[in-house]
Amino acid sequence: MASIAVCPGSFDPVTNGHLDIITRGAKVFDELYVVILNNSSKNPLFSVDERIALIETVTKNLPNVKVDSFQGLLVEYAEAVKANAIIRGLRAVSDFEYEMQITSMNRVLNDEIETFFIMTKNQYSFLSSSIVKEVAKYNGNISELVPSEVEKALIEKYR
Ligand code: COD
Repeated sequence: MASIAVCPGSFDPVTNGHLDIITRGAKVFDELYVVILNNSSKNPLFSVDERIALIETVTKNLPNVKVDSFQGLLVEYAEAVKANAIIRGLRAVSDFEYEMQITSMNRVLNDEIETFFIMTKNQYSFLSSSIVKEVAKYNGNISELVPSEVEKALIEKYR
């Protein structure tokens, strides 16, 4: 049986931290669906189509990665693509409480789907889409934080 995982997020926009988790997840699972879902506490800068296009561009060297979006619950999406795993990244202790909450809720909704956490690389432990947007907004250098295609898209957005 193929191992299929879902890597969910807002990806607004995708950063080198996300890409690290996606790349490492793609080595472990046969198929990895990177899916953009709605986080009700966030107000996105990029449209869903823009975010999909950016993730597709930066993962084009990963043949077992598919990029998608979904309006609804993460577990519903995971069931639809027959995924048996969810991958999430962990940066710091501060991520733990939130991740614990959504993992527990997802388990109540479907106990068959296991959540796996991948620890971030040290150099990305401070990195988030919000921080990148903040720096880009004030013309700071983000070249070490995001792939070049994302850097261009951010410069264009804030021009
Ligand atoms: N290094 C490593 N990992 C990172 C880094 C980094 N620097 N930055 C982010 N990550 C990880 C995050 O920990 C996360 O695992 C993933 O990358 C995506 O991050 P974000 O910030 O883009 O995504 P989130 O946290 O906004 O995603 C939340 C969801 C959209 C997945 C969530 O709200 C959701 O599932 N929504 C659908 C409704 C639902 O089913 N809710 C859950 C039941 S309550």
